[in-house]
Amino acid sequence: MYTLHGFCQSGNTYKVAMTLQALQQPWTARPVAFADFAGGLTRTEPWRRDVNEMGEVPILEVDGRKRTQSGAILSFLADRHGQYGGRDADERYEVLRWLLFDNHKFTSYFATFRFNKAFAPVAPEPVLQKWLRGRIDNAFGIVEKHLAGRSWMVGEAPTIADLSLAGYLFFPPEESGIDIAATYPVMAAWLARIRQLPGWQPPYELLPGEQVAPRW
Ligand SMILES: N[C@@H](CCC(=O)N[C@@H](CS)C(=O)NCC(=O)O)C(=O)O
Repeated sequence: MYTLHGFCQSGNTYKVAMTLQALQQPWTARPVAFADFAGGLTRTEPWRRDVNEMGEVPILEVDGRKRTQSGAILSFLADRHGQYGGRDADERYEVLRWLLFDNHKFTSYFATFRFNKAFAPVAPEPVLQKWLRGRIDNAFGIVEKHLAGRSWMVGEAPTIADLSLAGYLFFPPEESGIDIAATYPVMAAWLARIRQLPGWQPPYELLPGEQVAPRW
């Protein structure tokens, strides 16, 4: 049995939940209240000591061990269950390549942009948001181009590269102000394919916790 620590606004938590669902594995949620997260709970010394030294969610607890970093967790799950990891060594390196790109360039800029717009305690700084938007459009453009003429990021079947890259794209567009369906039609079609995977649900249905209205 898997226990997933996180909260429903967290796309990184959602990546792990989507993967567990796609693998049809039973899991339970250990919610971190969004108000506690916003109040700095995950950065406290006791939390770093007992839960995750990196001060982040998600954490997947399995066999008495706490695993962190969504990319490492997704890789662990794909290896353990023999699915979504790529068919051979070459595909597995390709999956890793996209996981690294996702964590460095794709999710990171988009998640920060969305956080500033939807959840930050102070109004977003326009110059910063403009810079982030440029980085997002560059990263999204790369994936849009890669997916043209193909169904999945790697090979002929869905992998954790798809689930990782797509994690943040299923949140309501008003949270980021970016209408992906209108701006990136190839990615929109790919997201529709991911919605067909076993057990898929949108983030605020799959993860416990309260959806909050975008702040800015
Ligand atoms: N690369 C990490 C990123 C995790 C991450 O940034 N999580 C956010 C919530 S979605 C967090 O806990 N941030 C706390 C902080 O940065 O202090 C992963 O993929 O798990």
